[in-house]
Amino acid sequence: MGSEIADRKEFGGSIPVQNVQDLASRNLKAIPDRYLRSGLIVDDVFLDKSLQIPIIDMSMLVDNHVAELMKLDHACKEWGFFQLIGHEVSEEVLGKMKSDMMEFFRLPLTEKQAYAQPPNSIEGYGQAFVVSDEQKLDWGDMLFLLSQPNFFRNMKLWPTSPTSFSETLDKYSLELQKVTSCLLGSMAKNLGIDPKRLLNMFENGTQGIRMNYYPPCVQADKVMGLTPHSDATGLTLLLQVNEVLGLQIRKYGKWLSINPVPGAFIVNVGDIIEIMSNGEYRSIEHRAVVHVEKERMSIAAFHSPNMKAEIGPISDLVKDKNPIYKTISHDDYVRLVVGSKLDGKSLLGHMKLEQ
Ligand SMILES: O=C(O)CCC(=O)C(=O)O
Repeated sequence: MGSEIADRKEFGGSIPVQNVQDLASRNLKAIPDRYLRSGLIVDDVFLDKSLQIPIIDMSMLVDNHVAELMKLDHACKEWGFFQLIGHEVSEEVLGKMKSDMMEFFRLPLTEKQAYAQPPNSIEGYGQAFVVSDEQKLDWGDMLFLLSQPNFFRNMKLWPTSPTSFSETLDKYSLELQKVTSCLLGSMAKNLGIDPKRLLNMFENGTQGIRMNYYPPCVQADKVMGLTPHSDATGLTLLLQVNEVLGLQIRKYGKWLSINPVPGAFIVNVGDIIEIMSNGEYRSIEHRAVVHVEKERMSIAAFHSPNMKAEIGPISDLVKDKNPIYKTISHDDYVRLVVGSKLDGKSLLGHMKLEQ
């Protein structure tokens, strides 16, 4: 037990700030300055609704369907994002995860605060990455939990209301790990490496699940639900919880709104896969915007290699070409993630080798 706790990593803290769901419920006429961005959120958003991220059918990847594998390769190289249909996560598991999450966020604030982020931890109920008293704040709350490996779990932060929450999250976590392994196997084939090379690094890998709650905002065109970022982790599977749109990705220098296909996961390549693929696959900046009248919810599951894996280009991929990224230990990488949030530089910029 003691060593299990010692093995658990802390991923940096967040300065506690006001609860946004509570703030939004006060029918404010004007939104506090700390949430207001310069410029309008709608500026630089693509108006052409026909442009959308690729849709990949996992059942065809499982069958080694060549055209579908090529579509996946193209999606990872050109988009860094795709929607995944044909996965085997049942509607029951998805529906229960959504309803348990919604029930949690409907609890009175005092009950939710029983799971508040402890100091020096981003796990728990609170806000993402508040690192200075000056920074602009996001219009959203979240519950972030480390779900894999099992001994990383801090069960004190897993809600007991609704009573099924832990069991639901446990099932969801395992199902998403299976989907992630399948995708990693297909990506490895596409990259021309033995799938075991990638899969071994992700065996007993880390998984963190962030449930995002974005309340409506009377000045939705001036606030940001989640600040533009790329994911420092390996592969993210995002589930849209209700019908309200809000995810936007960076494309051709503008923001493209994603239209989720019902029942699909929105998958994105994170910084670790960009590094491991030596830049072949792209980790793309994305953000969440909010709605003027309706709340929005999403669940992001972040998958990374195990803590023994080194973070750097896979050696088979840099036999005949120069690595463009450094190789460092996973521990050092986690330290860099936390540090780069503080110095404002991009994480991939820190990992780039001088050419
Ligand atoms: O809410 C969304 O659609 C985006 C969530 C996200 O990017 C994240 O949790 O990192």
